[in-house]
Amino acid sequence: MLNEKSSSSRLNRLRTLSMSPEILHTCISPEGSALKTASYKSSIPVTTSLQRLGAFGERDPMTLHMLGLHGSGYAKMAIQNADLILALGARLYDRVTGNIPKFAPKARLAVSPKNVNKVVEATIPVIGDCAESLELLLPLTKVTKRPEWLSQIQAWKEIYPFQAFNQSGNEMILPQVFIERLSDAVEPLKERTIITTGVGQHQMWASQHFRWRQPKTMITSGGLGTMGYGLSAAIGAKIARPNALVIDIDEDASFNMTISELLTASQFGIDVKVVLLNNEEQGMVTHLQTVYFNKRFCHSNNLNPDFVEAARAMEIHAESCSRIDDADNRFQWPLETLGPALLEVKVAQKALSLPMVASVRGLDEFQFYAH
Ligand SMILES: Cc1ncc(C[n+]2csc(CCOP(=O)(O)OP(=O)(O)O)c2C)c(N)n1
Ligand SMILES: [Mg+2]
Repeated sequence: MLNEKSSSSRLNRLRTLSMSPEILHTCISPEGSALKTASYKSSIPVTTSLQRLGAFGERDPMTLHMLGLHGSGYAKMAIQNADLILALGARLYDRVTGNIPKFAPKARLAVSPKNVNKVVEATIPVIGDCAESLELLLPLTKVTKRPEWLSQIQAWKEIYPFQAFNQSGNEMILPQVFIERLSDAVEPLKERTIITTGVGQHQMWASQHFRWRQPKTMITSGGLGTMGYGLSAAIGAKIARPNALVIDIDEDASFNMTISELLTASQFGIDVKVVLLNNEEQGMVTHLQTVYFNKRFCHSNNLNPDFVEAARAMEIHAESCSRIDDADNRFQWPLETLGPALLEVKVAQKALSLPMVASVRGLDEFQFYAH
C-alpha cells in the first residue's frame, strides 16, 4: 500500500533501478487528469488494454493505443524496449505479454495494484487505488524530456500504423476501413458514444480502428470471450445511459447467439444501433486455421439467416451494404434512424487480424500487414 513516506522511498528505488525510457501501461483507473499529467510531466507514453480503451485519449500524441497480441506495433515495440514500465491496474496476462519469458526484457518494474505478480513479476508492487497512488507519486516525479525515446516512438508509429488501408469505388468493404469511417462519423459524439462488441475479429478491429476518446465507452467481454455479448450489453448500456449513442459492432456468428434480443429492443423501444459486419464466417477461427492449420477450414462457417429480413421480422429498421462507395452513403443511416436499427455491412472474408503475435513468439515478433 502506498502512503506519503513509502511512495517517496519507492520512487527513489525506481530511480536507481532505471532512468529512461519509460512507458505507462494502464488497464483500469485512473482516467483523466492524473494520468495525463503524469504522462506529460515525465514524457511517458501511455498504452492501454482492451478493457480500458479510452482511459487515455487516443488522439493524444502520447498515446500508444492498445497493447497486446492484436495491439499496435508501436506499443509492442515500446514495451519491449522500455526499461521502466509503470503498469497501473494491468493484469499483464498472456494475451498482453506474448511469450512471458520474452516479455519486456529490459524492463525493471511493474506497479500493479491488482493481480500483482500473477503472470509478470513486479520489481516493486504497489497495492492501492490507482488514482490515489498516482496522485501520491506525481509530486515526486521529475519534469523530464525524453526527445530520443519520443522520436523513436514516432518512428515506430510511422512504420506500423493502424490506418493502413485505402479503399474507394465499388470494392468490397474492408471491416477495418468501415470501423475507421464509423469512428470518424461519431467523432463529435464520442463523449456520449458507447460501443459494445461480440467476440472475434470484429472485436479486435473495433479496438484497433475506432479511436477511443473516453473511458468506459468500450463494453466487451474481454478475456471471458462471450459471443452474443454485444447486443445484450448494448441494451443494458442504453437502459443505463438513455442519452448515449449505443452501437453494437458485431459479427454474424456472435450476433446469432442472441439475435432474439432484437425483440427486446423492439418491444421496449430500446434505441440501440447494430452495425453488423458480416463476413459469413467465424472469422477469428478461420484466421487461426489459416495461420496454424494451413487453411484447413473446418466447422468455422455457419448458416446465417438473412439478417435484414430477420431484423425486419422483429420490427427493427434494417438495411444492408457491401461496397465501399455504398457504405459512404449508409454511414449516417443508423445514426439518423429513430429507434433501434441494424445496418448489415457485408465485408470481405478471410481477412487476417493483424498485427498479431503468434503463440510462443515475443511481443515484438509480430506479423504485420503486407502493404
Ligand atoms: C460461446 C463461444 N463459442 C466459441 C467461442 C470461440 N470463438 C471465439 S471467436 C469465434 C468466432 C466468432 O465469429 P464472429 O462472431 O462471426 O466474429 P468474427 O471473428 O467473424 O469477427 C469463436 C467461435 C467463444 N468465444 N464463445
Ligand atoms: Mg464472422
